[in-house]
Amino acid sequence: MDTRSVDLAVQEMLEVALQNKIETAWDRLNFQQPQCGFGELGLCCRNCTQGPCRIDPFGDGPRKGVCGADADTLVARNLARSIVAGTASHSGHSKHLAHVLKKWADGKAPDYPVKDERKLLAVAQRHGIEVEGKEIKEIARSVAEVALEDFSERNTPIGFANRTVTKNRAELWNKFGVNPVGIDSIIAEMMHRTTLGVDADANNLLLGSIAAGIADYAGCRMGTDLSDILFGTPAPVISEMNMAVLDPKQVNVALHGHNPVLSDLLVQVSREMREEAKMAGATGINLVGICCTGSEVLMRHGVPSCTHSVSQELPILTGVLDAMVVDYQCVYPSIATLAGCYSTKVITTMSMAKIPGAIHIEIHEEGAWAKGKEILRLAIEAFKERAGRLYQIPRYKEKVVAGFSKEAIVAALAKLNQEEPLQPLIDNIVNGNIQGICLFAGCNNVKVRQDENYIIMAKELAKRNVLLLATGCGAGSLGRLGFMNGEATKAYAGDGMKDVLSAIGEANGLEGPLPPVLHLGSCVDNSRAVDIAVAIAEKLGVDTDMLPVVASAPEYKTEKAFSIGTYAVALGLPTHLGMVPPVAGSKQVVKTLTKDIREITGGYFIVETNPSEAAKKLFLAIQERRAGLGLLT
Ligand code: NFS
Repeated sequence: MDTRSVDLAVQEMLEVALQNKIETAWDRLNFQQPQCGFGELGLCCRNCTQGPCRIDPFGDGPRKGVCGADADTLVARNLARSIVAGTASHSGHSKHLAHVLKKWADGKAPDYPVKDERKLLAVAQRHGIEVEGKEIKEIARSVAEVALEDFSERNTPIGFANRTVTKNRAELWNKFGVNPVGIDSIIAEMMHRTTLGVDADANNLLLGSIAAGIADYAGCRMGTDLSDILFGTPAPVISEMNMAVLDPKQVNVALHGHNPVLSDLLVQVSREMREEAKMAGATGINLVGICCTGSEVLMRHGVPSCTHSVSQELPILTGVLDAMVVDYQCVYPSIATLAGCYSTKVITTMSMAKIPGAIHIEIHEEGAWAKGKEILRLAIEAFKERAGRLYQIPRYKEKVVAGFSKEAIVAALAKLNQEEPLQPLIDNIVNGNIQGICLFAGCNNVKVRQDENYIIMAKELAKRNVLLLATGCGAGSLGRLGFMNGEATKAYAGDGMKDVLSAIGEANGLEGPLPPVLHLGSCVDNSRAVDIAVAIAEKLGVDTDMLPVVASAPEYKTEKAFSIGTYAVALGLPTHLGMVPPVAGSKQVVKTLTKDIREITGGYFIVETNPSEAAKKLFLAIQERRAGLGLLT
């Protein structure tokens, strides 16, 4: 058995890497062994130059750092900084989108017109912006301004968080003093609080981290809303996933990173460049996605996803990838080194995210179209260079149905009940055909056999009639391995859920049932899951911490995953982590996160590395919630 990945395409390419002595993330993990035990437990501190300090977890050596900070302080401070970094990443992405929208409204970014006016109006009205008799540009400017106001400190709580959750939730955050007054301001405050000699109280630091998590939710929500406004709200779309989506006869361009500001534009530009590609001897331009930006263009345009997260280096090894175009986040710098062995061009596009060895073509909203053409022209050149060279494309791919925005789900349900679209879903949760909902979020992590936790957990939960939602690279795992089509429902769903998904499929004129796992999009689109949960909660007249809704990050790796997990808990969800986070060095922090926090938000973390056990624990949490609502278990 290949212990590195379940995905056969990845296994095949890892074999190619071995034969050609090409180093991948898996090799580099080996070179790192043994990894630092203090770091794994969260017990090292580099926050001042009297350190680095380490605390002996066994109690024989030092129990305090030079300043006197103990294990609890160190662990809480380190965790807080990780969460804040995640918040900065998601909100940096959404701030970028707000600037694009504003520039378009000001006539400075003609390549980025508003595509979904309906969503623009809905978001504007949600934020109390007057829309009657106003031009679209004017409304767009106001929405962008309202979004940008959420970043700095002000007298009112963050709109993108507080206006999109239940009223009760926002009040609860106020009551416990965890409702931040600005996204950037809580990021700055938490950096301040975690420097030498400020906050030494672990629980107080964790409360601050919850506030940063709520700011992260606002960033994600803003990212989703503004992307939908600029590029369109996703609707169901059929596509494919895995490496066989590469086509040797076409110019293959991988879109990698996060923000659709780059990838969506390239999808549009590529249509105009087809003829040029043909003149170079290609049959066309084949865009494929990697990681979250891949999910963005899959959701809106059906662009197939090639691979995700830890296996991002491997498409280069096929020999047919002509360009990998990246923006920011989760892009391994190793891709530029690797591409040096092939004709692949790695192109960076953002001034804040350069990689040594890559070609840098900076894209600004002003004049983006022309730069997009320049990038695709480089890919066409690379296609010419690879003529006659050997290649190997793994033959694996799976059909996926994606595009499940909340709006799309409501529209599909409306075919069953026009007036009250959510009612059929609620009825089926009440009668137990659907026991509950689990959101799969997060990455792959090279320390876990790629995709294995997702697959085992998805099977275990689907057969227990738990409806599955997925985002980011988790959605990638489940898509690449065949969980996102109607056949998967027949194979994996319990009888109750099978009936419901078939009925929705039939009412919508599909040939089969909806998939058991609904692809909601990229990681910022975890906000779509919140949107769905809040809609159900409001319909039932309860808060989100009472719903039979849980979240899981079975193979997470980035700081962004910490901040998403934190907001899931802030919203009241039992939230599973499939890897042990670096907090085990503090009993107090572990207790707060897995138990005591429940008294405040209703949510809590479940740490379980065994996927079957994790599925059981999440199902139990769902049963507990059902019992709380007086539903049959
Ligand atoms: Ni999410 Fe997306 Fe993937 Fe993990 Fe990275 S791409 S924002 S962090 S690795 S799921």
